[in-house]
Amino acid sequence: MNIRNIAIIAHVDHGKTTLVDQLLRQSGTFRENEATVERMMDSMDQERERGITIQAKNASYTWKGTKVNIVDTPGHADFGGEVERILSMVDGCLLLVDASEGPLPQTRFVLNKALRNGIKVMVVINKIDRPDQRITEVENEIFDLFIDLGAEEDQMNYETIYAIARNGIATTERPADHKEALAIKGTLEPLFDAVTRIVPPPRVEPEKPLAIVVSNLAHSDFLGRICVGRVQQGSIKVGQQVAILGRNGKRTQARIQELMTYAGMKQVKAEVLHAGDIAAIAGIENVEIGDTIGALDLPGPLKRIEVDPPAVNMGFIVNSSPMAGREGKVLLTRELMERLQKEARRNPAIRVEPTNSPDEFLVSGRGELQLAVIVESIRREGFEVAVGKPKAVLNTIDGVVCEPIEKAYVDIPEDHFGVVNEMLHQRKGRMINMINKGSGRVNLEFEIPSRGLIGIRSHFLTATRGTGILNTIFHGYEPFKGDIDERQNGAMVADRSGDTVPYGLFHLEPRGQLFIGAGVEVYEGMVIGENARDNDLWVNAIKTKKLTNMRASGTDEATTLSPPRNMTLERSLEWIRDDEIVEVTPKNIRIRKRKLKNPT
Ligand SMILES: Nc1nc2c(ncn2[C@@H]2O[C@H](COP(=O)(O)OP(=O)(O)OP(=O)(O)O)[C@@H](O)[C@H]2O)c(=O)[nH]1
Ligand SMILES: [Mg+2]
Repeated sequence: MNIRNIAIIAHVDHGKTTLVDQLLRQSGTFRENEATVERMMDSMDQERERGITIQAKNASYTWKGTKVNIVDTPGHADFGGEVERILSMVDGCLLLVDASEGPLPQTRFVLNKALRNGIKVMVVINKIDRPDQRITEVENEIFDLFIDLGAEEDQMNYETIYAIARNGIATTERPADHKEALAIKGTLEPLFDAVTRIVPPPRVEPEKPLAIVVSNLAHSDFLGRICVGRVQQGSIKVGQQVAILGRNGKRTQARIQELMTYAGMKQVKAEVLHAGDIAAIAGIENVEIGDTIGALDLPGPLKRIEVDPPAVNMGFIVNSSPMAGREGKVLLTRELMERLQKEARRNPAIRVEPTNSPDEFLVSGRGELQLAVIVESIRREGFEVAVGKPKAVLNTIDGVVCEPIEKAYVDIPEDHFGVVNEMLHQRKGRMINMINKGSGRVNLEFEIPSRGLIGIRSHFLTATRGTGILNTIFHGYEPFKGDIDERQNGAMVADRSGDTVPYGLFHLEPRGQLFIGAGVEVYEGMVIGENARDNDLWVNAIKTKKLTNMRASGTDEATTLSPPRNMTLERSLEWIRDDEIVEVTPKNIRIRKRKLKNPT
């Protein structure tokens, strides 16, 4: 059978998952009325809730006798590691670019990776129905990007397709404007045809002994771990005894218990799969991404997948709070380590290391969102854990302590320039370019330490009243930029355990901003608010009114409590200092002091 393997790559939100939906629908992959939800490939709870793709996922469709394996990838920079390793499975990719936003930092990142991997790139300008589309300009920007990234001559001869992924429409003719785009009657047929025509068949070696590089890992409740990769050499059969060639020459053996291939979004059983196809293999537990699964006589592993190093890390700590174990199961040292290692095996962009404290592990990833997603999944599995402040991963280069630096691209209304500029400067950002488009908006480019970006998004959105766009991308390492002024305020900390009462909280309100309301159980050392001053303030939040003190008027002070500040996981991670940690249970997020005892 004719096979093509492609990935869909783009900046976040440019419409990848929507396009995959439509490709699957229009190729008749689903039975009537089977495909009802939108963006089906975003199947994880957190993906649906956050509205973004977190994990790369495989599917396939058949078009005019050709089977096309297609991988949907995430566009958010924190999950860039997924894209990097997926590219080793494919020979072509669709580079989606929003017809209004144009190429953005992650477009550059993924295109660069695709070009370096020698993958055939097709450009899809999507969302041409947007009233603010600027198709011609965007096309020029894409061309410049190819040049800038040093694309070779044949890579420069890419084809461009125009699409409205949401309506399942594609065309090879550039529409004059969005009205013309909306008038197009048709389907994705031009895109389907272009894929089979332009993307080359897999570059594989069927005659050689079996070899597959594991590019992705998935989990099935029935089958356990599932390894996904392209059959690079030879073929693979159910029941076959294979060698696993791991890191540092490690070689073990396993049997292929079950073999699957993708049909639509489903995995279907296969007896044998040949070079070029993408295989999902069950029955091999001890395997990492990048390992080679091969014939017993395969002399050595294929090239390991390399991904960019992590930029941010944070401590994962066994939950030892006085309430530990009440709302979930506490992951004990070993269980926590195993849970985290599972994450690292699935994702080479994540690293897990021990620390000086036996109950704490350091987990490194691309960004705070990636780490927050791990915390969130642990809590959804019913477990409790505590986490420390996210920090930049330092790197000593030629004896100099260096830190990761990112480029931040900012697009804001002119009026917000002052506040945004100040915010980035405070976080050790340096402005290196500014373009005033004359449309009332300005584009700024900053170089800023990764740690300066931790938690910036919510502040940025507030500062620009939701009208600003902030995109970042890893730039390189530079000598440590010195301390960034952290939180100016101290914490308000409960000095004893009990349930909070309106009376107690009412008297604390003037002293800062509370994080909790009345009737909440607190413990000594738990942070209940932000102090207006810079020191920590230990307070009694459970103080009740003395009877002798009763007022005659009968007005109850409780009714006048102002709403507490809701500290989500992400907000808490940004807010805490080194001597504070966040306790995460399936039901609650609490901030606490590392040392719970009131020091005074
Ligand atoms: N106007 C318009 N909106 C579109 C089109 N295609 C997708 N969208 C919208 O763009 C948003 C993002 O779509 P997704 O498919 O989730 O984008 P994505 O690239 O998969 O996003 P990530 O996986 O998070 O990087 C959704 O609200 C879509 O409905 C289009 O052709 N026109
Ligand atoms: Mg997506």
